[in-house]
Amino acid sequence: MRYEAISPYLFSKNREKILAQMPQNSIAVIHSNDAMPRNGDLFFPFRQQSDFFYASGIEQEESILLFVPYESDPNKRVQLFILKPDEKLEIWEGKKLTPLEAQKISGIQTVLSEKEFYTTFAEYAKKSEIIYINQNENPRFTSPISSRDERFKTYVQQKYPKHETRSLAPILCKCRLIKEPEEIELISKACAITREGFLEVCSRIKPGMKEYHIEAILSEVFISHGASGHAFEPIVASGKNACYLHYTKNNSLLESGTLVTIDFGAEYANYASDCTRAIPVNGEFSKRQKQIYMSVLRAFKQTKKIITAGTTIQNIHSEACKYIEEELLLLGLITKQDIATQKAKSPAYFTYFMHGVSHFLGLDTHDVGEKDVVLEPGMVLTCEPGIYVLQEEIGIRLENTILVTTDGNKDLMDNIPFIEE
Ligand SMILES: [Mn+2]
Repeated sequence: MRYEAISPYLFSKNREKILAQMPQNSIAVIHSNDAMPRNGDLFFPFRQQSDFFYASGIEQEESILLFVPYESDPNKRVQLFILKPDEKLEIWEGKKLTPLEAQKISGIQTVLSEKEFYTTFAEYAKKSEIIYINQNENPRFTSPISSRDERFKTYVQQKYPKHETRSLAPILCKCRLIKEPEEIELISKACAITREGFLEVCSRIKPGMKEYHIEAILSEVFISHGASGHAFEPIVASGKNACYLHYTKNNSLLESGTLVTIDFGAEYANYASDCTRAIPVNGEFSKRQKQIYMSVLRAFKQTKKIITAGTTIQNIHSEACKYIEEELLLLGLITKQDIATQKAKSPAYFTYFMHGVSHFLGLDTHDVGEKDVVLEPGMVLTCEPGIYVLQEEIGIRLENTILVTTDGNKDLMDNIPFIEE
């Protein structure tokens, strides 16, 4: 691990929250991610399944969690199954976790070999009526590859056709939405590393660099500060590239006179951060660039104000669209006439602002939680309005990671400067 050890108390609190929502006649299983094959004898870098990490802190493949709320022995209410250490394999792959190490990280008292999982599972399945299986219910997610959880679902449905199978996702979503103080600290740490990256970019950027030089500076700063790397593929988009929202090629020249929009964030201890800044490549805005920048900054500040408990991302987005509409009028990009004649499905502002203004953030950059979830203290989300003017080759988005508190919100990135505020 590159990060400071996390208190196992966090993971045990997380497990208690999951157990508390399960009926007594049920069991639940969460699988780790697979090690994903690349080519030849290589695998992609391993990243733990976020729900699995949330409940255990364990970052090893071929691991399984079993939840048994009705178990009379409290030490067996959650059981962890891990690979048996294999000395021959370890020469190549490095040390795997011993049961004692896994116990220390997770706080789980019962740690068994994954070879014992199916017999243990069968015993509890006999005594249960409901089997919770974990699944990825992100509405934007599709994959041709089935996860360990999905393969396990097929197994359960064939082997236990009389049991009721349920998705664990709604329970996990509810739990993961509200961050524990330890989690907020980890996200804040990721934000602090992100800030370091941005300051370094500001001091080194100059015309003639390629966009990937900015990416390299961020990688260097992130990794040297203990981050696992980027929470997501960074977007370093100069000039008109910034008008293509998910541009990640990062291979264009940074030309004097253009702006570069950088959407980036460090991942620390599996927790994400998400930030966007736009800066002039040669250090100076043109008049028009500055105008658009100030419009986005005003929309950002207005939107940030309304991120409070009791509202929803949906509501925040509708309000943000009104702020941006105002700014587009000021910038002369749309007219009152355009607004008066617009169709509900294609409002005038949509040409210049076509994405959501906010998403939840946590173990995933686009974390669990839908747009109609009522915000509560402890939830973390982004605030990211933007204006993209393809015909002028200017695209600007400004984004911070924000924590909802009892008295409004706390901007976890308020020390990452905006330019010439
Ligand atoms: Mn974002």
